[in-house]
Amino acid sequence: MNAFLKLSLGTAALLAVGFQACKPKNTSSAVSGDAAVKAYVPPGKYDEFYNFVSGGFSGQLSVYGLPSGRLFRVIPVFSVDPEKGWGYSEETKPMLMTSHGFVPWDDLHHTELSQTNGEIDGRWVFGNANNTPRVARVDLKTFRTAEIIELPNSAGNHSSPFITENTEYVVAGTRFSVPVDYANGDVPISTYKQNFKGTISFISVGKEDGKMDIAFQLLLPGVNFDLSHAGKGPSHGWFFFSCYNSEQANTLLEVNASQKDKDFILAVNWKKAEEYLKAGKGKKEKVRYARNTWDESTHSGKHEILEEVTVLDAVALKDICYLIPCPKSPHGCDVDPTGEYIVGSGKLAALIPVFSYTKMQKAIAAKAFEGEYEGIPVIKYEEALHGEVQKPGLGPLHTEFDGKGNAYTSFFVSSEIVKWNIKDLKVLDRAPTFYSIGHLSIPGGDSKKPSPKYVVGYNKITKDRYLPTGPELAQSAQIYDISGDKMQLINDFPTIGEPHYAQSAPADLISKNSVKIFKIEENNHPYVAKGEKESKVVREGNKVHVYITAIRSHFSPDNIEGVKVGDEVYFHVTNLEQDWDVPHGFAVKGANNAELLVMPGETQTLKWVPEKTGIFPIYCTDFCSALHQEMSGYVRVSPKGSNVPLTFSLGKNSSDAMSKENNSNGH
Ligand code: RUQ
Ligand code: CUA
Repeated sequence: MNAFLKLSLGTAALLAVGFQACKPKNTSSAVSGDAAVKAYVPPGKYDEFYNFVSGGFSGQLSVYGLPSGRLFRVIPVFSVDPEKGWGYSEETKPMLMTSHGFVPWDDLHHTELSQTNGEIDGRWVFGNANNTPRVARVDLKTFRTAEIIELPNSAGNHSSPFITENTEYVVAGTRFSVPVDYANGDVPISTYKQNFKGTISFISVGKEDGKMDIAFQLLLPGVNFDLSHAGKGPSHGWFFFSCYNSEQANTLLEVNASQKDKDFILAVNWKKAEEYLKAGKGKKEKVRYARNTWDESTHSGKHEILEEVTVLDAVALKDICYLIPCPKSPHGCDVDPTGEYIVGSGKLAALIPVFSYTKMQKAIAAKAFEGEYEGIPVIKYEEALHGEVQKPGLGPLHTEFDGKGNAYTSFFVSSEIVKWNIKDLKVLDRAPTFYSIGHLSIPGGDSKKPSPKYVVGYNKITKDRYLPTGPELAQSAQIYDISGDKMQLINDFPTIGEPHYAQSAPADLISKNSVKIFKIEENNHPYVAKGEKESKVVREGNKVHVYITAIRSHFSPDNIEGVKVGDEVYFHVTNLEQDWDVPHGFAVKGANNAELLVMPGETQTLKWVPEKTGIFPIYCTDFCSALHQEMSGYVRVSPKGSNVPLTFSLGKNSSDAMSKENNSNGH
C-alpha cells in the first residue's frame, strides 16, 4: 500500500467512526411533567405558528402547526402532486420546465420567509432546488408555488435561498463547481483547478409582485458553497457563505476535501458588487435558463427561456469578496439578530468559531491578510474572530438565535441541541435529539426579531421513535419549549420527505391574508365558462376543447358524444362555486395523468387522448356535497373517421334523448 492510500484510508476510517451518530443516553426520559400540555392545542383551537418545512428529496414543502405538530398542507414545489394535479394539469406543467425540458422533481433543502426590515413579513416563502438548480417563490396568500427561476452556470444550489433584510435579493451559491455554461464544458474532470468555477447568483425580488430576476452572478474559484446568511443591521450589504473543498478535489471528497485544517467563510460585499454593476463592470454572457411564473388571473403558469446573465469577476474586481478561514469543512453559516456575529459550524470541528463583523471590517481596512486564495484575500483568522465556543459537542451544523443573546446549535454526531451565550461563548444548556439532528429552527430565528418560544429540531434518523413502517421510516421533527432557561422537549411529529431547513411565522401574519376563493368575474382563463350557459364543446381539427363547469352536484355538460380515438381532448374545468372550501375534482377513465382539483372560481385543464372506443365516465373526485357520488357523466368515444357528430348535453335523459338521437346543446 503506498503512503497516500494508507493516509487517505486512515482518514476515511476515522471519519466513518466520527460520523456514526451516537444515541444519547436516557432516551426514555424524553418527555416529562407538564410538557404534553405545552404542546396540546385543543380541537378547534389554532396553532401559534405556521411551520414551513422543506421536504428534501420529496421536492415538496410541508406546512405544520406549532406547537401541535399537526400537518396542514403539502405544497408541491419541485414535484408533481397527483392530489392537486400539480404538474399534471396543462396550466401547471410550464412551472416545472427548465432548460433541460420538463424536470418534475428536485431536492428542496431550505426554506426562507420573506422579510421587511429584517422581520418576517409573511408574504412569500422561498425554496431551493439542489439538483437542477432553481429557486422557487411560494405565495403565502394561496400556499402555491408562484414562480420558479433556473440558475445558469450552476450545478447544485445548496447555499440558497437565503435573503437580505428587505428581500432585496435571494441568493443561490453553487454546491458543485463546474465549467460555466458559456465555456466549453467538455473537459477532463482532472482539470478541475483550471476549468471549474463557483458562481453565486444574486436574484432580485420585485418589491410588490415578488418577481425574480438574476441581477448578477459572481464568478469565483471552484470550491463547494454550502450555506449562507445575509448580514443585517450594521452588516446589511454583506452576505456570508460557508465553503468547503478548498482543496479543489474532484474525487473521493470525503477524504480529499477534508485535508486542510480550515476552509473558508466567504464575505461578499454585495453593495460594492452593485456599484461595479452600475459602472458597467459586469460582462453579459450568453446562457439559457428558465423562468416560470404563475398568473393568478388566468390560473396558468407561463414558461420562458432567458438568454443572458451579467457576470462580475470577483477575483478581478478586488474588493467584493474576502475569505475568513473557518475550521474543518464548515456547513452552517449563521448571522445573529444584531448582525454583528457570524457563526461558522465546521462539520468536523471540535469548536465553534464566532466571527465579528466589526473586527472583520477593521481587518479589511488594515489589510490584515494572511495571503490570497485563488486571487481572493484571506483575512487572518484571529483578526476576524470574536471567539470560540470550546467543546460544544460533536459535528456542529446549524445555529439559530433567540434574540436574547443566546444561540442554539444543532450537533449531528452527538445528537443534541446546545444553547450558548454569544457574548461570553459559554455553554448554557444541552438537550438530546432523537436522532442525528440536521437543521433546527426558532420562529424568526435567522431574522432581526426572533419569537423565542420554541426551537424545532429536524432529525435525520427516527429509528425506534414511531411504529415501524417497513424499511423506510419517516424522519422526525421535535419541538422544545425554550421560554425558560432550560430547553424542554414537548412534542415530536413525523415529517414528509427528509426535512432540512424550516422556518416559522406567527399564525396571524399569514392567516389574515389567506385567499378563500377566486372571484369568478376576475377569471381570465382563455377557456373559462363563467356559467353553465357558457359551457360547450368545440372541435378544432383533432383537438376537442370541453368548456365544462362544476357546481354542486353536477358538471355541465355531463354527456358528450362525437369524440374520436386519438383526439386530444382538453377538459377545461371551471369551478363555479363562490364559497370557501368547496373544491370540485375531475377525473376521466384512462387519462395518462392525475385528477384535477379545482378551487372555487378557478379553471384548470386536464388533457386526455382516448385510445379505445367506448363509454368513459367522468366524475368529481372531491367529496363536495351529499350528492357528490352523483356528480358524474359520460363521454362516448367512437372510432377514428366515425361520423358521430359532436354533441353535448346536460339533463337529457335516456328516454327523451332516444327520440332525437343527435340533438345537441341541451341547455
Ligand atoms: S443541509 S443538515 Cu442540505 Cu441545509 Cu444542513
Ligand atoms: Cu363536486 Cu364532488
